[in-house]
Amino acid sequence: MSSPRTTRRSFVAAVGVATLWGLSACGGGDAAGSETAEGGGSGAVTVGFSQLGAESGWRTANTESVKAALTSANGFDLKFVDAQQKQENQIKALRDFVAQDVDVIAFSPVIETGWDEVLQEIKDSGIPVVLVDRTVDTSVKDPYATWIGADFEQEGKTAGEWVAQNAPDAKVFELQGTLGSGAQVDREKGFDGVVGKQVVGKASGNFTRAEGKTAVEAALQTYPETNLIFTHNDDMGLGAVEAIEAAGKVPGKDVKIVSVDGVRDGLQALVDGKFNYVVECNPVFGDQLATLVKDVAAGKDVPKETIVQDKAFDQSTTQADVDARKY
Ligand code: GYE
Repeated sequence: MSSPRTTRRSFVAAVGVATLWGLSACGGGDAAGSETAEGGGSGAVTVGFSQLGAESGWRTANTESVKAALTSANGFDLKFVDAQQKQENQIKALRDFVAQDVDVIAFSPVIETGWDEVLQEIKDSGIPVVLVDRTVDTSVKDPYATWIGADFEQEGKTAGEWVAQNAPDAKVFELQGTLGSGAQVDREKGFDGVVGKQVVGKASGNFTRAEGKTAVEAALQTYPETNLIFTHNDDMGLGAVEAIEAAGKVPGKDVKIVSVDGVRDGLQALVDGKFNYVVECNPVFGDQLATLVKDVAAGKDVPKETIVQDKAFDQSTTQADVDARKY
């Protein structure tokens, strides 16, 4: 059997690319509790959205953008469920959406694998799937109508190129996101493809500030030669700042930090000299998602994938840039 990863890759390679931007308010409601938009009215598109969690500033901004776009005023009846970074919660939410016979199911999968059964059930129900942000690795054929998200591998590559040019002798510790997530797998692939030989150690901080801090405290003991950290998101990088300072070192100088996301706190760390480089991952694509959901519900042709455009920021970033940042 072809590996699910191969399946996804070939699928992605076969489709065209469009561009987007765009989303709204999340909360860490428990997995059992979903929120349903008021009204909806007849003719509204009922969409079940399984968000993977509320682990980071990126995720909060993404949820806010989604909720701001999939409103009853815009013709949606949104059923939003936060999975708290647990795949079993997401699978349950997806099955509930099938039972409720929603018009469209949208979800952001916490990790890439383990979806075959539920994706097949959804397919059998005839409800179209819009995959959001992260990717899946599945043997189910044509598991979704469309996917919207960022090019994680390119983000890792962009970060690696900065290291190759600006710190070619650095000893790098790689602070990984949630293991097995599309964002971790592909950022690592992109980065290691450029400067993998500089990486002296790796550990996961699960995309959260607290776990990032713990992972870096341990890394500074295990790999004392570390003088650059590549972190798969800003939140973990901010945890790394705390760990570095607690160890009596200066973040941004003794230990440089290269990050991904570009949330306001991350850009502030850049302006403060604690981060050295940030590759953007734009979470604000709710409006594009809304259009895709409507089109899919109406049976219209949609691009198979929409890549959210990213920028990158170095230490020439100003306080005014940070203040203008919306998330
Ligand atoms: O970079 C990170 C979040 O999947 C792109 O998930 C997303 C990542 C984002 O936890 O902050």
